[in-house]
Amino acid sequence: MNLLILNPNTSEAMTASIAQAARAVASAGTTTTAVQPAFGPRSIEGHYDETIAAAGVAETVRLHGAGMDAVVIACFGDPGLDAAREALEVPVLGVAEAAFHAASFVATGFSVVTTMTRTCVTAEHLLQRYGLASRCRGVHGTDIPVLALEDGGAACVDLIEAAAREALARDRSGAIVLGCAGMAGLCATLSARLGVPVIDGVAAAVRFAEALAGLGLRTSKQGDYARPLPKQYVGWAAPLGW
Ligand code: 2AL
Repeated sequence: MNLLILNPNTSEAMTASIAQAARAVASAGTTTTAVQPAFGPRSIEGHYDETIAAAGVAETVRLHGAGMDAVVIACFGDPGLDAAREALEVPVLGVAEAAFHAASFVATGFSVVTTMTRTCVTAEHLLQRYGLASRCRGVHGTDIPVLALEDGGAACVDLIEAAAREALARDRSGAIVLGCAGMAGLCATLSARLGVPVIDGVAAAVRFAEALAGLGLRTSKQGDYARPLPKQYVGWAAPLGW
């Protein structure tokens, strides 16, 4: 099975850590290929970043999607998810969507601990969109910048652990969802320290992607996930037109 792991931001270090997290959980016989867009923000921490990153996702799935059995979009805002599903026939999973579902399987309520507080609203919008808002008891920012996770270290883990402990108590949650793909490498440490299920969306999405592809399920081409309509695109987006 060939899995494309697409980091929508342009941080090489984060692509490498996401690649490592994906490889660590992928089944024997699964090949993972990690890529990032050729353009766009180094990190995604707001609506503007996300809009530009989504165009990068669209270009990257067209460049690297052929021959893949499934695709994982490894940013917690799931940028470009619907566009990638239109462009491809194989399953495409976002790490936020995968993490919310995984958490819902193991707890009646979960809390999200994320990076900058301003990104909390993105997670809240996605929970609404995916119909899982009633399972989430709180979304909490730590104000750790995404790129600070690259050299993470003890300070980041301590901050996330403290926010998670407070969330578990205040929200009466049974599980913690890590709200950034850059936190993937911290999941094992946080699980051990917190003693509750801690869900990294990269790992969850890789395993769900394997399951869906293994079931022979493909993205529906009936309705809105049908191929994009052919038309002219102009300016810098000209090569992206269908
Ligand atoms: C993210 C993420 O997963 N990657 C990125 O650049 N920003 N998410 C977040 N909540 O900050």
